[in-house]
Amino acid sequence: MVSAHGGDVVLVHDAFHAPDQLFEDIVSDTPWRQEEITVFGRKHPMPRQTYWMGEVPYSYSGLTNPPEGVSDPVAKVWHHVERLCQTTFNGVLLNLYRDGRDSMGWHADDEKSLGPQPIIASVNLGAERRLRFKRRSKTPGESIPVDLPHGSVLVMRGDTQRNWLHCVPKTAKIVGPRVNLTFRLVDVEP
Ligand SMILES: O=C(O)CCC(=O)C(=O)O
Ligand SMILES: [Mn+2]
Repeated sequence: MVSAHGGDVVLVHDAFHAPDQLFEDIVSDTPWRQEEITVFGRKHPMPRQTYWMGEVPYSYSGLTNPPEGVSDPVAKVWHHVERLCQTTFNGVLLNLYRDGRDSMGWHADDEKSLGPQPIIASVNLGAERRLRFKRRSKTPGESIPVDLPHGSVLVMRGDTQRNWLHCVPKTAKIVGPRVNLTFRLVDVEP
């Protein structure tokens, strides 16, 4: 999909048998956290709710998430996604976008703990939202939109995080809640 300029991204549609049930169960079984972010020295609530599940802690954007148990519906998604990607993960970051005002800013999943060429499987349940990719180069050009439908999995591999940034902008459209789960393999230094 985004295979140009050192990116390697594939979108798998209709990856689950019962996505509606998974969506409902994950929304209701997750003890969502409302974190704060600091922008220009001022604290704001993060424009989405989050939760980390996995065997290991995970740090990003100055937040450290402790290891937490994996709920049953997330375990189902986990097994399925490992088979789909032919790899293993040891943690998953869950994001709840309550409506079109919730969002995620430009970033790459390039924490050192993910290694130089991480494989990240990003599961989409609930309302469709648009993700954008843009090159990190000085002349990034136009960003590339990717619509993420209910029940799909976006797989990012290779040099994608090194060469590209991604975001989920706010939308003025009326959209319902959406859950996104990004499965990761985190290397924990001793
Ligand atoms: O919500 C999404 O589709 C993207 C999530 C994401 O990029 C992340 O959790 O790092
Ligand atoms: Mn990301």
